Amino acid sequence: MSDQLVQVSREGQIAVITINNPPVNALSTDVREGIGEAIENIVADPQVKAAVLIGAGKTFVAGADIKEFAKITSEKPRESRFLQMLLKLEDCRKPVVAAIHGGAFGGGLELAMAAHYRVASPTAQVGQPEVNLGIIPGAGGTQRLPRLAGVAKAVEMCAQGSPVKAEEALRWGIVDQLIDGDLCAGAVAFARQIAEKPAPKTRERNEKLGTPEQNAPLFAAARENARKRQRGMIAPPAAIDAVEAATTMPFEEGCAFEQKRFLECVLSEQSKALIHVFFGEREVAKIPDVPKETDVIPVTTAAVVGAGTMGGGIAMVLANAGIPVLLKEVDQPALDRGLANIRKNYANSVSKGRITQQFMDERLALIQPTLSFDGFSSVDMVVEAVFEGMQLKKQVFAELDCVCKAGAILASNTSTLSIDEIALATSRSESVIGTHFFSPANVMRLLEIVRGRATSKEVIATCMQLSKKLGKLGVLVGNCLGFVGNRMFGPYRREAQFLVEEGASIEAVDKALFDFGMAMGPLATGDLAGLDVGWRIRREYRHLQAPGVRQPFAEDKLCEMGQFGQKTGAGWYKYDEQRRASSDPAVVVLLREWSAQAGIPQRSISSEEIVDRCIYALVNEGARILEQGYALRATDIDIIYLYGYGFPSYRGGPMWYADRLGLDKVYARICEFHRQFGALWEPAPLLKQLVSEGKTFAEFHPERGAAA
Ligand code: 3H9
Repeated sequence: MSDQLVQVSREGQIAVITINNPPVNALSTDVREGIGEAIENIVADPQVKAAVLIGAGKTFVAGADIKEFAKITSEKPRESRFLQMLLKLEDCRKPVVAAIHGGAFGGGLELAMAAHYRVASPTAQVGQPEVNLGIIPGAGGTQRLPRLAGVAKAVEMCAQGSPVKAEEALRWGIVDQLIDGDLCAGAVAFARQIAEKPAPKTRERNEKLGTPEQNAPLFAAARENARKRQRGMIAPPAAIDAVEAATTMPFEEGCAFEQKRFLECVLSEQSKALIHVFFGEREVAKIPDVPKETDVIPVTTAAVVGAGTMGGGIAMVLANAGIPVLLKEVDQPALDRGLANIRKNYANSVSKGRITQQFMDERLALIQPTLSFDGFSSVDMVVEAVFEGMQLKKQVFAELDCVCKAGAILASNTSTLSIDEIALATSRSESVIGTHFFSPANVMRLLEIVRGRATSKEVIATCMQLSKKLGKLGVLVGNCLGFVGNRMFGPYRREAQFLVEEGASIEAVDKALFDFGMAMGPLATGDLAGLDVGWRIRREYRHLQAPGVRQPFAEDKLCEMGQFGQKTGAGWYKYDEQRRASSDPAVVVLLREWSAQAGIPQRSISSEEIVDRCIYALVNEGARILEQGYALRATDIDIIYLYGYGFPSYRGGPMWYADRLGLDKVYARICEFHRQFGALWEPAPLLKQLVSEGKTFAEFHPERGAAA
C-alpha cells in the first residue's frame, strides 16, 4: 500500500521521493510510513547522495489526513509516530530537499521543515492552518517554524492560520530558493549542489529564537489579538503557548508540550465542530441530481438591475472576478449615489492597504452605469436587486424577458419572495433562479442559490460554479418563504423580541447571544440591517399569521416611530455620528409601557433562557426546513448560518450544535417552551421522530432535497 503512495526514483545520484496520494497528498498513516521507508532506503543506498521530496499532482502536501483525527480518543500523551518519522528524516545524513508546489500546509509544512532544505514554485503557499480546524500543529510545527522564520512570524502563522506566499516564505527564511519552471528538475539541480554538504537540522537552529525581553511583547500582542479576533476559540491561545514553549524549552520538551496541547485541542468539541465545517464547506457543492458533469453556461458578461446597497455590492463582486457588468438604475441621481458608494467602498479598501489603486481603477472600469436596458441583449446573466416587492420584481423580470438573449440567466437577489412567482412574469422559468447575496455583498461569503420549480440543472450548476469564482460559498436551497436563512432568522429574532417584551433588557439579550459566540446580538443585528426591512415584509405577509397567536410588537412600534436602526440614528439603541450604540432610555420606558398595555407580566430572565429560546427557535425551524426538503442536508443549514448570520464556527452551526447537545435534550426543552409559550413552539415533527429513533440531524438523509 505505502509503496504505491510513496514512490522512489533516481536522477543519477539524487533520489526523488514522490508522494502520490490524490487529491491533496494528505499524510495518512500509510503515507507517513511510506516516507519513513523511503528515507531508510536512501540511507541504505550507497549510490544516493541526496534526495528530493516532492508531491505528485496539484500540490505538495495539504497536511495530516483530517479524517484520521476521529481515531484519536485519548488525551494521554503517546509516542507520536509522525514526530518520530520527522526526526528520522531530519537525522538522515544525506540532505533531503523538499520541493513545494501548490501548498505545504499543516503536517505538509512540518514535513518540509524537517527536511534539510526547501525550494518552492513561485506560486506555492505554505502555512500552519490547524487553528482553523480547532487544533494546533501536532508534529513540531510550533517548534521548527520559529527556528526558521523567527518568533514573530511563527506566532502569527500558527495562531492565525493564514497561508504565506512563496516569495514571503523566502523572505522569512521558510524556503531557501524559488524555482521557476520545472520544479522537480530545479530541485534535483539544487540537491546536486548541496549533496556533499552536511545536512542542516532545523531543530538545532536556535539563532532566531530571540530573548525573553524581545519575545514578551510579541506573545502579549498575539494573545490580545486572539482574544479579540478569535473570540471564544481555544486553539489560537494554545498555539501561542506552544510557540512560546519553543523559546523557553529545549526542542524535545517543546515538542512534548506541543503534543499535549494538540491532544487537548483535537479531543475538544470545538475541533469536532470546525472539522465538520471544513468538510461541510465542501459537501454543500455536491447536489445529488445536479452532478459535477452538468453543462454550465459561460458567464463572461453580466448586468445588475438596481444600484442600491445590494446591487452596488453585487456589481463589485462581479467586477472583482473580472466580469464586465452593466449597472442599471431608473434615474441619474440614484445611479450617481450607487456609483459614489461603490467608489467609496473601493477607496476604503485602498486606504486600508487591502487593494491597490490600480486594482480599484481596473474594477471600476468594468462597471458600466446605465439608465436603459441597452446592452442587456448580449449579457450572459442578469442579477436583479431592486426594492423588495413582488409587483416591482415581476415588472423587472417581464422587461428582462423581452430584452435578454435566449439562455441568459435571470437571477433575483430577493431575500424572501417566491422565485416561482417571479418566474411567472417571464416566458422562460427554466432560466430564473434566486441568488441571495448577504449584506455587504462584497464582504459576506454566503450565497443562497434558490432553486425554483422549473430552474434548469444547467442554470443551477452555473450558479454553483460561479459562486466559487466570485469567492462565495454557494448553498442550494428550495423556494420557501425566507428560503433557509431568513426563514430561520424569523423565529430567532421573534424570540429575542419576546424576551425583551417579557422583561429582559435589550443589552442582556444581545450580550447573552454575543457571549454564546454570535458575531452580534439579534437586536443590534436588526439595527444594523434596518428594522424597516422586516417591518415591510411582515406587512406583506400579515395575512399568513395564524389568528390568536402571539406576535412580537416592539419592533413594529419602533418602525412606526421612524426608528429604523443605525441608518436613522435610532432603533433598539441610539447611535452617534460614528454609529456607536448606547442605551436609549426613552425606548426602555416605552417598552415597559407597551408590555403593560399588552398585559405581559414582567420577570427576570436568565442568560441561559435567552440563549436556549433564541438558538432552539433556530433549530426547530431548521428541522422543519430539513424535513420539508428545502435544504439538502443539516450541514447546508449549518454553513448558511456560519457564513451568513455570524453563528460561531467553533459550534459548528445550529444543527450540529443541537446534535452534539443531544436531540433528546433539545426536544425536551422545546416541549417545555411549548407548554409555557404556546403554539409557536410546537416541536418540529422531524425532531420528535429523530429523538424516538435515537438519531441525529446529520444522520437524516431525505430522498428529495432543496426543492428537487
Ligand atoms: C494537520 O496537518 C495537523 C498536523 O499538525 C499534524 C498533526 C499530527 N485531509 O479543498 P478541496 C480533501 S491538520 C483529508 O476541495 P482545493 C477535501 O475534503 C491539516 N482530506 O481542494 C476534498 O475532498 P472531496 C492541515 C483533505 O484545491 C479534496 O481533498 N491542513 C485534506 O480547493 C479536495 O480539497 C489543512 O487544514 C486533508 N488534509 O483546496 C489544509 N485536505 O473532493 C486543508 C483536503 O471529497 N486543505 N482534503 O470534497 C485545504 O485547505 C484545501 O484542501 C487545499 C486545496 C487548499 C489544500
